[in-house]
Amino acid sequence: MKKRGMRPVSEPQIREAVANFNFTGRLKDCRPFGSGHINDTYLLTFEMGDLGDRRVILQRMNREIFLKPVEVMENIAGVTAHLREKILENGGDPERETLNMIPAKDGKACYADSKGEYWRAYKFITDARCYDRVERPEDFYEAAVAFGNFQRLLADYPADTLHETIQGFHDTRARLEAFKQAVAQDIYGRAASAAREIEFILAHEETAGVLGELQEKGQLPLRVTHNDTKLNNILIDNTTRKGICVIDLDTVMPGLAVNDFGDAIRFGASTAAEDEKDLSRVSCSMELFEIYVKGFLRGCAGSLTQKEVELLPMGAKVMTYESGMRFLTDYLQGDHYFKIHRKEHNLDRARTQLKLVEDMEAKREIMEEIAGRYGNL
Ligand code: ADP
Ligand code: GN1
Ligand code: MG
Repeated sequence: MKKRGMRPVSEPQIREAVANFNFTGRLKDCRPFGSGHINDTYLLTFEMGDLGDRRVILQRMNREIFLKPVEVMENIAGVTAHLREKILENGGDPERETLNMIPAKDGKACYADSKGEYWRAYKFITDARCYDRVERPEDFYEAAVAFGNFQRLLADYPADTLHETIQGFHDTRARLEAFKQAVAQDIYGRAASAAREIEFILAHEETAGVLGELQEKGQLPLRVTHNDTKLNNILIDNTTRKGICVIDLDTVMPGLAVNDFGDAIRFGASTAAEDEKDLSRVSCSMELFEIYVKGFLRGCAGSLTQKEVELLPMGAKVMTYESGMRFLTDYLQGDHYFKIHRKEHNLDRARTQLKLVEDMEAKREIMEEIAGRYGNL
């Protein structure tokens, strides 16, 4: 069977992309950058004579995942323009506090190369960085404020103008069906090596429907959300240590606030990395959970309903369960969605998520007590 997945980027392909953007200066360095699982990201450095060096982010968008890259870029153009206005109104600096696209030479938001792959470029945000794990709890707090704030600033964005860039992205019930199908087909003969994990997911089926049902009943509002709120999708300013810029806007779509909260928790409040092999090191830290609740509610500044606040712990559990299921589905289907760097990488990732679900279930009362305590700050 032909292996699906992204083809590696070749040097001529990068050169072609670079030549088709409006960059100024002499390219002096180009290197892979960041630790995202989806796109191919490069940091380019241009020499600008007396002006010194200027850096740029160049990305090949994942075409297996983003089937309509032009629509993704339309969303990003709209959202960043909206954010720019709000940031200016608040006396902020839009060059640092939101992504700034650099158009291709033909004026379009992305460049389609001769292989039919799409590239885009952003101004590099200097003096800030992303974290793959919480090094200081204060950073996690600031990330939470920034993600809450992001959602609040987009509260009046016309949601019906946004394209659905990945269909059913956080439709956990549909994810469960896709998972069951992957188990039934077992095309790579891997199901036996994940028997316990499969059993766990099936035994927790009811988790998949909880939020969707509440939304259908009108008890949870659809908002413009980020939908991929892990810690390395936010830049923390090196000096002020504030969460200055929310990045990775590919999945900004109508969604649930509690999912944005939950995705951040499953990644950042874990006591171990997302791909930790030693599961005894994996648990959900209640200290970090509390810090994030506090920061997120602060950023949302009263915009969440009481029901949403109450369901923050459930959002954490559902997003963790969904992530475990997605990693395991990808493992069963031959690892063509998430980038992997070792054999069974997606299986390891799935295991940490399911361990976290178990731990969150054990800590449910504490989590609910914390959410209740902070209420709408
Ligand atoms: P992916 O979808 O693959 O996760 P991201 O858009 O999150 O791709 O980018 C990958 C990484 O590149 C980020 O985690 C961050 O480290 C870095 N990055 C992306 N955009 C910028 C930017 N404008 N300025 C500085 N760093 C950036
Ligand atoms: C991907 O793009 P990145 O690496 O920030 C994924 C998220 C997952 C995450 C797991 C578009 O995020 O949904 O939660 O990996 N993004 C997409 O680490 O699928
Ligand atoms: Mg990312």
